[in-house]
Amino acid sequence: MGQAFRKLFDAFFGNKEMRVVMLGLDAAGKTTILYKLHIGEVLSTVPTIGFNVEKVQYKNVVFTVWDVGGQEKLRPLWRHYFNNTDALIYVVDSLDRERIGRARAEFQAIINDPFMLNSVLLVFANKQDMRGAMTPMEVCEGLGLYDLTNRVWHIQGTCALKGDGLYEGLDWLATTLDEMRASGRITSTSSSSS
Ligand SMILES: Nc1nc2c(ncn2[C@@H]2O[C@H](COP(=O)(O)OP(=O)(O)OP(=O)(O)O)[C@@H](O)[C@H]2O)c(=O)[nH]1
Ligand SMILES: [Mg+2]
Repeated sequence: MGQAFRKLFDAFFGNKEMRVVMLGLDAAGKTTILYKLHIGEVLSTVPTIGFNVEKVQYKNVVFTVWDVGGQEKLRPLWRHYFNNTDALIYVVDSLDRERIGRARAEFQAIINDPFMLNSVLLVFANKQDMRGAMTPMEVCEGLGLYDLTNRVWHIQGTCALKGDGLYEGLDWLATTLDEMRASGRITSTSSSSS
């Protein structure tokens, strides 16, 4: 669909756009989540070098989701995706207790970046199907979510392989976006690139 036509179409049907960046340590499940949402299937993934980007329509919101590789050497590149971002989806491997401290340090660095101060924060406590996984509440504590003041955040337990929790997360994003736009906390809509 051409860009101009799409804008007209979206305006007519009340569609809204939301630009989302999805980050998290390597092997957290980001790419699995992206394609489960985009095509409804679990693809066999390889570690992402660079990024994947797909549009995901849910209700009247078109989410443009950027999934950026999480390996240590790639993390300095994350900040290039911060500009003009409405929401962060931060994915945690709930089984990876050893690296929850690292996950917390990276999370805190992202949310305190000047470009991310207005982004809403959705945390996916992924791999809830695994025995011994941290509960969403434990992930919450691990990341320091309870200490956040003046930020809009939500945590959702997920299993990307089955798709559990993913749409509940998008539902929260869609509702929150509506509320924030209505209250004027978000004034811009993301740019619509083809
Ligand atoms: N058991 C289980 N495994 C999962 C889940 N989500 C993802 N995985 C597996 O975790 C591994 C890593 O998944 P990816 O989606 O490639 O992880 P990623 O976050 O994109 O990793 P990078 O691209 O390196 O940043 C794969 O073997 C997935 O099948 C889940 O909910 N449960
Ligand atoms: Mg990946």
